[in-house]
Amino acid sequence: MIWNKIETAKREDIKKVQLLRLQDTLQRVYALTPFYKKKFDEIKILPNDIKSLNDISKLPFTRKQDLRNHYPFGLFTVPLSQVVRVHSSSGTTGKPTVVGYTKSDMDVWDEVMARVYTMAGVNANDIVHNGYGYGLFTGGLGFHNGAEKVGAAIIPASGGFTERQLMLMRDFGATVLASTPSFALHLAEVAKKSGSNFKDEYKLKCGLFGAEPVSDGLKDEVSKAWGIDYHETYGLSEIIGPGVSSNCKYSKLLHINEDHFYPEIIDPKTGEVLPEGEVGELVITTLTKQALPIIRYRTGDITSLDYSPCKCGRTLVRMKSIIGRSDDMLIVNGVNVYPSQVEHVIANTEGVTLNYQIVADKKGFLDKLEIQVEINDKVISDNIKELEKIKKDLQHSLLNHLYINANVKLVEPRTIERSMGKAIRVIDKRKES
Ligand code: DLL
Repeated sequence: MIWNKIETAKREDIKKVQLLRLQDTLQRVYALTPFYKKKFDEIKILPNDIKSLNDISKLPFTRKQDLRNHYPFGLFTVPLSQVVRVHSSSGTTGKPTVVGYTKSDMDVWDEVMARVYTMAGVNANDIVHNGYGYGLFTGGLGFHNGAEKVGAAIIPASGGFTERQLMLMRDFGATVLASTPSFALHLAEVAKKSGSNFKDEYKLKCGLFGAEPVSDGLKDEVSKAWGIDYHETYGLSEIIGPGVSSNCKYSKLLHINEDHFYPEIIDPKTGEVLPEGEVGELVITTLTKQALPIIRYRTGDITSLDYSPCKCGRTLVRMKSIIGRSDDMLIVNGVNVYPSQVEHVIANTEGVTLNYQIVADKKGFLDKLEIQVEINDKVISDNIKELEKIKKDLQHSLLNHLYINANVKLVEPRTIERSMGKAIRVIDKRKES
């Protein structure tokens, strides 16, 4: 089934809609956001100069830092009286990236999430167990509203409490699991303890997974562990949250809801737009957002686009699963972490130096993060009480400011290997496995 007939529209028609919406968005941001007016004026470009979709390459990029510089609502184009929802992600200086939605933005979000569910074959007969975190993260509420829109019963379980979640999934007869892939595997591993035939106790038929990069091998593992179809969803809060793209039953490539989000692939080093099919950084322009329209947003995510027809009948362009990031952002159990954010927390903690290393690894199917930090010379290394306090302070700040649950390992001064060139701050063992 197809949720909205625009998903199958002819390319010329999609392009017409995109151009009209783009021109409207440009008028809005130029008139209502001093940030964009200044950027456009600097390169002497006016919204009316954009006469075709190809002209979009003349426009400046927007980056995560621009949102942070205008914390919290500086890039909103509507008064707060029109904002009905705010979400955010963690930020370098303790200040998060804040995004807002008007009623019409919420309608768009529900609409694209309804497409995500429909693409996976989910409908009013289904029971969706939602294991994405509820709160400032867009995962929980994004999947929640979309399920209601298609009429499915939603179980707002949120993250954590593995055993209890399994009990609810079993007792309520969930047919769909929405969660990060790593949490889905963790659930399966715990469920397996009740016996090898555990799958018979559950009614799951498919899962809607996303929020973190995973290898094809891991996707297969999730599918096999639960005996379900693996569907992937991609998205980011700056653009809307989950719902930017997702895959249908016929292919692993993800259809982009390009009537709302205009995609380009650029060379991350030069910023040049790359020809169709080439691998580069995904850049997205929102076409219908009201509270926070964004022009040419540098997602940092590396992928490629495929305009060939899909067996499902949808004509929406498809993107490959994300193969990496153009910056050093780590994704730990769905939470985004930049080494610079960790560094900021360390810099504000007593008793430690800025010589540190972040080690990301897997424990079972979940990500685990260890932060190794050198204590400073003032700390007496056999004063257990003092060491415990430093460790506790640091762990507490990491959780409070960055929402990450990390194990802190304090090491003696000058024991972390120094590099002659760029410091090696991150060791991602997950990539090696
Ligand atoms: O992670 C939104 C989301 C929630 C997507 C639930 C899918 C499911 P942010 O917290 O803003 O939003 O993080 C966005 O997460 O730039 C990617 O690097 C990464 N990401 C999201 N989906 C995928 C995916 C949500 N399917 C950042 N594959 C993005 C790989 C993903 N990476």
